[in-house]
Amino acid sequence: MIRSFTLVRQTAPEKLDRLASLLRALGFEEGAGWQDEHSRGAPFLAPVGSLELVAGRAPASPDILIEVSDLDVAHQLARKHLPESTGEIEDTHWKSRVFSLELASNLHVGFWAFNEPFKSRPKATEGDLDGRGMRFGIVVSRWNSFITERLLQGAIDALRRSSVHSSDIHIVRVPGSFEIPSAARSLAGTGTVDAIITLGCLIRGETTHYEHIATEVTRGIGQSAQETGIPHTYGVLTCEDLEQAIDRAGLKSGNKGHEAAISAIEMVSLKKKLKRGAGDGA
Ligand code: RBF
Repeated sequence: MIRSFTLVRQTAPEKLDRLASLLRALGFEEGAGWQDEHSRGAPFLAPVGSLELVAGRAPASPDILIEVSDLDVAHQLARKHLPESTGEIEDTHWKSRVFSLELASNLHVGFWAFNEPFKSRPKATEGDLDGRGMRFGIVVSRWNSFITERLLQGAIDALRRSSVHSSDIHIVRVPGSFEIPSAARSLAGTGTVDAIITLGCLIRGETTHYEHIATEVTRGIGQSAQETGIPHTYGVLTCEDLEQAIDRAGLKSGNKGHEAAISAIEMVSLKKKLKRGAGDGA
């Protein structure tokens, strides 16, 4: 039922722009503003919000508490934008520090951060996009080569820009998308690549068995990845018509070959981190 909550506060017109630039600098996402002949509104969105009820001692005097990742930087920014409204940083009784900022005459906000940040938070591991030293196989189908060659160029471009050496890219061409899984499985079995990028293009208009081929290709690529433990990424387009295929191969909505290559780099990096037992939140 609940979708969001909004706190509305009035501020002096001449102060609104300074406040807005401070909130922007602190990392608030700017919402859709509005203006009419009498007034204007500037919404700022926080990624997480909560309404907290407390019995006993309140955590801090301002009603609104905004957690930040670096309190000292937030304090410097507040000092720079609104020196007259920014209080000193103080310790709280709950292992954190806070400073108060008067955003409007009836709106005091407390910015705060834990002294030992993120200690009790869940750890997250994710791969990064540095491809140095990684080896990739690209299995690409010749069917609809007008499209698949563009996907291939997109993939190579992504790998090269992420510092993958040309000699560490092994391109394998197959007749059509149906052949991609078996070639990927053979390539994965050689142990010479860290990940495989699969590229193909199925167009419904031209392929009566479109559904069957698409299902089989997807299943086969997934199976090869599971059997070999080598990440496979999916750059096989399944399109209604040629125009849609062109759009996905580098003109309007990006290049799916490029995206599949970026995902492959991320997966190799992630796999390495998980192998190292990265409980370090890396
Ligand atoms: N392969 C593709 O990668 N994309 C297609 O759109 C496609 N359409 C096909 C339509 C028909 C009627 C047939 C028989 C094959 C098609 N193929 C297509 C090729 C298929 O993936 C495979 O290479 C061949 O069937 C040889 O096994």
